[in-house]
Amino acid sequence: MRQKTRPMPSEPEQAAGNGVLDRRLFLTGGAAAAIGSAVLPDHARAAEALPVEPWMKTPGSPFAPYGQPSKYAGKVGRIFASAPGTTGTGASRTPHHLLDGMMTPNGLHFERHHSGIPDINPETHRLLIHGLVKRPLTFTLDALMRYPMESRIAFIECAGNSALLYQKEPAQLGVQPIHGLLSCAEWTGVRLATLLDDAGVDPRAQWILAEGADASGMSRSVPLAKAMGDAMVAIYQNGEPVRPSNGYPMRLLLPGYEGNANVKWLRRIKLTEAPTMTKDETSKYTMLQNDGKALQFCFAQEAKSVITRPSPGLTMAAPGLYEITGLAWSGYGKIAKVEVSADGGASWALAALQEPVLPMAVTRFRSPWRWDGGPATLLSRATDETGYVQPSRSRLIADRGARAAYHFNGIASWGVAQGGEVRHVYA
Ligand SMILES: Nc1nc2c(c(=O)[nH]1)N[C@H]1C(S)=C(S)[C@@H](COP(=O)(O)O)O[C@H]1N2
Ligand SMILES: [Mo]
Repeated sequence: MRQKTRPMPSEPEQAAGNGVLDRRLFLTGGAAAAIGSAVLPDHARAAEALPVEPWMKTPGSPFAPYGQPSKYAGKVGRIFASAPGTTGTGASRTPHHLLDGMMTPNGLHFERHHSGIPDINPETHRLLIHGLVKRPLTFTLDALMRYPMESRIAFIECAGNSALLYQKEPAQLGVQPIHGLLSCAEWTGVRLATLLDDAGVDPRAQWILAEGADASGMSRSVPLAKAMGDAMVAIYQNGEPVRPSNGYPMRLLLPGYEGNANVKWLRRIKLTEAPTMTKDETSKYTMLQNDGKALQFCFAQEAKSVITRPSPGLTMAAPGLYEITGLAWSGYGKIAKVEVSADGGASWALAALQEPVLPMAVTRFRSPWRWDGGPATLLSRATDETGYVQPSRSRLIADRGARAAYHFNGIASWGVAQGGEVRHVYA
């Protein structure tokens, strides 16, 4: 597939080596004019020749209750794989190389199911809050929806996203298979704190257990402080009821926390003094360190960024002006800056951050890049508002080892070859 961006004729100032240009280029009208004349060099004649297409000569198609993407956008889909012997146990991945902006459409949100998607009847589904509370409460969906609701935009990232970069050799794959276990949506629902206040938290309670209603009985322990903070029982996803694959009729949203703690098909919250040590936090989701010890309860996803274009599968057409764009996010707050390099990390330039820049949401970054047609190694490096800087892959592996399996947030790199082919490389 061709890059959407075309070469631009102008030659603005370099901000870093190998053609990375000042991020403000895209804020100037000059850049837009340059792109315009590059797209249609002969626009005067083109206007005369503009054909009256068949779809202008006959009425269009009728309405449908639920809209579908253009049939010409058919490639914009998730890829997925199921565990052997199962149909719905595995993961599907978001095609970030074909998307833009910050929101993931519901039909393209990544999915991770430990035992497929349950077919939950909202009439019979219940949410129980019990344990160290003054009065246990049971909620129907209708009862839950009478509480005050709020919305927030948040990413969810599987702890196993980008785990292929722990491998010795760069997997010859693109953004979607490597980094596609990340999505961002607007979630609407009831603050968990509101429900816990209603149940009355016993002062001995320090943790909660969250349990799903699927056949895997997915359950995780979460510190009470998070539950009483920004945790939400989400009922809507990008404005419509949460999709069955993402937790219908209700899911736990823990902004910034590793995906698995965001329990889908939420049926039970138990307040406890200590973590419950469920199968999902002992057999999995611990990080094996170099010294043989494993870290447990690594909740927040560290700051990270990925270039979504150019990326493998999107061959560059011709030398000229391109946009390097991608996503940055942090489970610890807002993204403060993203730097981009086209020379394998020898020099860096600030990328433009597209508004809104929100805590625990993805941030879209953009950098103009003049590709001279020669080899280039493209990198991005995120810094969050705590000052944490995304580490190089080698730094991350030196600190943590390569057996951690989860939370890979090291710098990723794409190599552009002479001729424009883009491949996964290690810088
Ligand atoms: N009940 C339940 N909740 C679950 C899971 C599951 O299998 N069952 N998978 C978890 C994992 S590992 C991840 S990464 C996220 C994925 O959320 P999504 O499918 O909405 O993207 O859901 C989490 N919540
Ligand atoms: Mo996950």
